[in-house]
Order: sequence, then C-alpha cells, then structure tokens
Amino acid sequence: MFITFEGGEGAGKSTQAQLLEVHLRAAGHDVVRTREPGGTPGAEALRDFVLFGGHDLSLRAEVMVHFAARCDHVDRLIRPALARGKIVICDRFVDSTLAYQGYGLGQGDPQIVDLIQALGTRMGVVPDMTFVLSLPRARARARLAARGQRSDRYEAADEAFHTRVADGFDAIARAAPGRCLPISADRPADAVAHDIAARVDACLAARAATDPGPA
Ligand code: T5A
Repeated sequence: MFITFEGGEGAGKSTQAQLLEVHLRAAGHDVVRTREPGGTPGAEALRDFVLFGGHDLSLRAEVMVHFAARCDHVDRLIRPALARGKIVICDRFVDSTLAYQGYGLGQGDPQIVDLIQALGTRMGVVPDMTFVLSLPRARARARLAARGQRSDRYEAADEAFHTRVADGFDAIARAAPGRCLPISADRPADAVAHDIAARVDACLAARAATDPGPA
C-alpha cells in the first residue's frame, strides 16, 4: 500500500507521516517512511540542488529535476519496498510537482501541466491514498516561524504563489476524489492523526476482507 501526504509548507505533513508510521508499526505492519524531493542518496543530492542551490532553471528543466529525483526514489526505494509487501508512506509525490511547478510557477500553463501529468503516469506507481492537508497560510507561516529552520526557495516565494499552490491542491483533490482525502490540519496534531489512522485502518481492513490469502 502506497500512502502519500500533500499540502502546503507547514501544514503538518511530516508530523502526520511520522504519527501514521508509529500507528501502523504498533499494529504490526512493515512500514517505510520517506519524502520527496529526496528519499535516496541521489535524490537527496537533487533536493539540495533544487531547493537550496540558487540555480535559475527554466520551468521545464525544474520539472525534470523533480522527476529525475523521483525516478531514482521510485526505482531504488518505493517500488522495491511495495514489491516486498511493505506499506510506503511518502511525504509529497507527483501531486506536489503539479501544485508547485504546474499551478504555482506555471500558473496552470496547459503545456507544463500536460508534461507533469504525462511524466506522472510513467512513474509506475500510483498512491492508493493521498491525504491533502489544508491550513490557512497565516497559520502555516506561524508554525514554520516557531520551528525556525532555514527557508527553501519555494517557502520564500510570494503569497500569490502560495495561493496558486493551495488552489492547485484543491483542484487535484477534486479531480481524484477516490484517491485524495482532504484533511483540515487546523487542529491539534493528535486529532488530525486520529482521522488519518481511521481512514487507513478502514482501507487495510477492506483489503484484508477481499484478500484470498495464499493459495
Ligand atoms: N516541491 C516538492 C516542489 O516544488 N515540487 C515537487 O515535486 C516536490 C516533491 C519541499 C519543498 O519542495 C517543493 C515543496 C516544498 O516547498 P520540504 O522541506 O520537504 O520542502 O517542505 P515541506 O514538505 O513543506 O515540509 P515542512 O516541514 O516545511 O512542512 P510540513 O511537513 O507540512 O510540516 P511539519 O510536520 O514539519 O510541521 C511544521 C511545524 O508545525 C508543527 C510541527 O511540530 C513543526 O514545528 N505542527 C503543528 N503545530 C500545531 N498543530 C499541529 N496540528 C501541527 N502539526 C505540525
């Protein structure tokens, strides 16, 4: 089972991914938790390059860097883990490229959106469940300021960019209602985690009920 977390910066994706991992491990599941951009040594190097390198790439080139990192991540970590029956929890995936590069930077340019969607279909893995966390931007900014880490190039972008990204995530969730589960993150972390765990447990129970088991 492949579970992804999406949403703007500071919405609590990493916190929720970690809490879900703890919940599933406690129930005896074998879990791999990872993130994008990154997740493998090569993809982490590309993460540094694209988030902190200060390079002025064309938008298509930037899309390709995210997908180059993703290919390494899928080929070396995600697909093998899924093939071994593990539950993979990933903090961001293709939807982030669509929201940030497609809607945020590309402002919905159909050529960029098409490119991202075409590359996305070639990754060979599709999330079974995607939790799309939403949080008003002012609340997210306050959480990030309280945490006090250095900003990457997207976090530092203007508010119009972040509005387009948030609208992009809304559009993505509306377009894939079977996969995407919108979650309000403007609540205590344990309340958010409770809702997420309930959804995942229900999905695992439904799968177990239809699984014929070993022949
Ligand atoms: N990107 C990524 C692209 O542009 N294209 C792509 O294809 C991909 C894959 C990634 C950046 O790259 C962009 C998107 C991003 O800008 P990142 O560092 O991985 O950079 O950024 P984020 O994924 O946004 O990670 P953040 O850590 O900034 O945000 P999270 O994970 O949403 O938030 P989290 O869990 O770290 O929480 C932030 C703070 O809030 C607290 C936490 O303790 C923490 O201090 N918190 C809460 N406080 C109160 N109530 C709650 N419910 C809380 N939940 C968490």
